[in-house]
Amino acid sequence: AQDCQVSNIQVMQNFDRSRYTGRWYAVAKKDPVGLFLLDNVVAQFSVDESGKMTAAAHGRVIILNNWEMCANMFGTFEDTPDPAKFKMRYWGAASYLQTGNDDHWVIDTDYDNYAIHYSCREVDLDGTCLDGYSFIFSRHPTGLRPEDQKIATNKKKEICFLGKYRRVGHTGFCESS
Ligand code: FEN
Repeated sequence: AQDCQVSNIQVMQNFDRSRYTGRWYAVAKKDPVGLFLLDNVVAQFSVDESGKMTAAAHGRVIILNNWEMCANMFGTFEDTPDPAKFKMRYWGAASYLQTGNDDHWVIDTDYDNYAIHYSCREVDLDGTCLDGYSFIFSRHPTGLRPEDQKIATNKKKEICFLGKYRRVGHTGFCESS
């Protein structure tokens, strides 16, 4: 399962969106090409009365003239035949923030400690991912437990992003807004 074909990437079996709800701290991320969130990334997933998944996230960005801002982002998720694969429409609270429509795949989670997210924006002619991003989420702002770090490393390999992640710092920058 490591031929790096996007179509062969294994996702979470029997994904349970209700157990996925609540607050997740990004502890590491692999960036896409272009504008993104720098650090202090926290996501909050919800499931509404009709069963649809939605999310809010924030993160630090630096806009023109080196202004530090907290980007407040929102996402709605469209279901697909695979319960762990979604299409996410996202937008920002501020008009200067980019909007988009990305894949949102849950690669693995134990719901209580860690979650591995994957999104490929552009598949190359050879079937590998040319432009994508990924978050390693933790329920704990302090990071992953050692036993979960092992799992995360294995999953990074499986999605062919090993070595492409950066740690996501949490300084409290976005906690006031
Ligand atoms: C995710 C899960 C929870 C919901 C959402 C998520 C994805 C968020 C994304 C954010 C993109 C941010 C951008 C910022 C930007 C997966 C955490 C929604 C995909 C694109 C700038 C920076 C500088 C500037 C203008 C804009 O637009 N940043 O001058």
